[in-house]
Amino acid sequence: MGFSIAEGPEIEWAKYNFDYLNVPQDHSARDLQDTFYYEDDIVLRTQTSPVQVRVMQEQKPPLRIISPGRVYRCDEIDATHSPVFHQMEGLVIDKGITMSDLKGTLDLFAKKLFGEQTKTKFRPHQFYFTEPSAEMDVTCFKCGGIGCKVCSNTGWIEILGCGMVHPNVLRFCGIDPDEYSGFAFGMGLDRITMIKYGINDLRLLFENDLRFLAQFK
Ligand code: 2NM
Repeated sequence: MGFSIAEGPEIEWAKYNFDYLNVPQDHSARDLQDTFYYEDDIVLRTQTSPVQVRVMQEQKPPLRIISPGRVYRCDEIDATHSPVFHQMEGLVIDKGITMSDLKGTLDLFAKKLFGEQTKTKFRPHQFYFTEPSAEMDVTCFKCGGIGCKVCSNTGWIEILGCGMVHPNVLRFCGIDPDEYSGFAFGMGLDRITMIKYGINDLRLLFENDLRFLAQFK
């Protein structure tokens, strides 16, 4: 689909991680409780969106990138939490990009990942960097939507967040929102891997135990 891979620093300016993404000054995500601060203005990135900010500021649209990588949040380690985990975000900016481009792209992605029979559902959500925003659910790849243990009897599994890039974010990154529009999405790679392969403990993904890893050969 023409995406290229963009990478960036894991130690990041707070303004790239928060300000340019339209996150309010007093938002709880900026809290010391949630974010690892190195200095007042330097953090361990809490998402890979700062990579996309850098690309928007350095390159001219049209843009079509994904940014996979490690991200950090202050969390105690347990079966579903880790202070370091992996995200993949995507960004498309061009003239005339709409919500249908977002839905078409992510629906195809879901079908490639979970099988052609997979259906998607978009539920309204809120993020500061996108407006409108949504979360995308896929029909359960195990039961096909009837309801089972994998999908907690709902028939649906939430796999990502997405939305149309907020005009403020475009402006902060030197892109004219009257000329260009775009969509973005983000997903937790560890979470999706756990769902797809039925892994019940996140720690298994970090321990490098060959008895565990051999199943992916
Ligand atoms: C998400 C959900 C929705 C996102 C936004 C951007 C940027 F830089 F363009 F503003 N990058 N990624 C985004 C949007 C990430 O993660 C759950």
